[in-house]
Amino acid sequence: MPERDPDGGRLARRAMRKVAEVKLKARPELAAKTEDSEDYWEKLGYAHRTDLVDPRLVVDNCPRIHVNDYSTQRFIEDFEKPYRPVVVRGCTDNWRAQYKWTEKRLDRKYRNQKFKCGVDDDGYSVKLKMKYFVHYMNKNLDDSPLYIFDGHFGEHRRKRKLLDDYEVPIYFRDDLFQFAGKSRPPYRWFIMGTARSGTGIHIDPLGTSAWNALIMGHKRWCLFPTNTPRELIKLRPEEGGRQNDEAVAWFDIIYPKTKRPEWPEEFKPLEIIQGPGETVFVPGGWWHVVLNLDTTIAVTQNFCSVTNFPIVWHKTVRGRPKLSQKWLAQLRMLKPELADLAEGINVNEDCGVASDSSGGDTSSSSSEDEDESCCSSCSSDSGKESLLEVRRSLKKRKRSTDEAECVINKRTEIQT
Ligand SMILES: O=C(O)CCC(=O)C(=O)O
Ligand SMILES: [Fe+2]
Repeated sequence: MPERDPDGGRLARRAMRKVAEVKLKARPELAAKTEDSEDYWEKLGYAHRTDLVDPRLVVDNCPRIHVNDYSTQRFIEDFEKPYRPVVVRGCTDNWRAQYKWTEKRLDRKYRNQKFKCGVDDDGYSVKLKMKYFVHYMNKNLDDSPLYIFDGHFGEHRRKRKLLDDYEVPIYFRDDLFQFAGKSRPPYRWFIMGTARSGTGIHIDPLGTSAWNALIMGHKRWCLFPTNTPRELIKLRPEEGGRQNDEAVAWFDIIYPKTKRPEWPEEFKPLEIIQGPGETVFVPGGWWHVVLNLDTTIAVTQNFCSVTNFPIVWHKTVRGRPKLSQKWLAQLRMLKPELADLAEGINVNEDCGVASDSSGGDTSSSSSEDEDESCCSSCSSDSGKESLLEVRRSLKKRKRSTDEAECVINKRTEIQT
């Protein structure tokens, strides 16, 4: 049946229905308790809190460089080796994404393609067609709206066209997980969302570093060094309630505390307002939380380079032992010097770089040898994860040995 009147009628009604289905699967804890009570999606009224998304209220204190002024060698010495975050300008200048990644054009080109915007209680992806998501973006008043975070676009027949629209910035071309074969952890995500959507505070998985390039809109970041006590920067369950793991609740509740005189100087946040055309470099082990201030479209990739390899290796052996063995076998053949390096690393020693943890709830995991940890720095690092998702998926999922090998990633999934 043809779609009539894209702004009203048929599409709108269908979008509302599909969004309601997705919301129920992705955030069942926000569902209304009874048929005539309200749900919890708008409960906190964050849509009316302009202070949370006002860039003028933020002091950006992160260094910036331009890609044309900095050689790769200098970047490695000045930022990658010392694990210093930085904003890089100019990386996206020649990307087709600059003009192709607008709401309108993405809606037209990927209209009926489904993009991941959540995970259900069993760890399966929850997806929405682009046309419904775009409709939702412009209508919602949700406290922490649904957010497209699609980590498999690169393997999909149509969505993989997005790969033609950007290129990996010059500094981040090392990709040692390519030698881990088909079971390599997910590493690239297409991200799109409206004001108040975002990513709660976390450390990226397995000690990997990341770059995040913004095409349109503005993202507000806070970053904290790896040794920041998690109790200082994580919301307690009673603080955030049902929005405990959400970026918007973090900026409402934790951020103001970071400005109080008693907040330790050494754990003051690095703050960024990332604008269009800016790429944030997030070194491995740094805590970070990201809030979209308006409609944003971005791409992010995580990587293992020669520089962060020792840490990534350490965490992969502990968190993904079987994967580490496959990886080592390939490195032995193709990068023998790195295989030697790996074999010289004592994974029983503290590597000094923290991992996120699932709050000690991994005991329900049936995984026979994944999810181990050697030290507080490495506690349960098994993938790009959010605590809630990991807890949920571990709770319900019956994992076979093979499934245990699949990554529990940030917006977790077993299969797509
Ligand atoms: O843009 C965002 O929402 C942040 C993404 C992020 O931190 C991540 O992919 O690990
Ligand atoms: Fe991250």
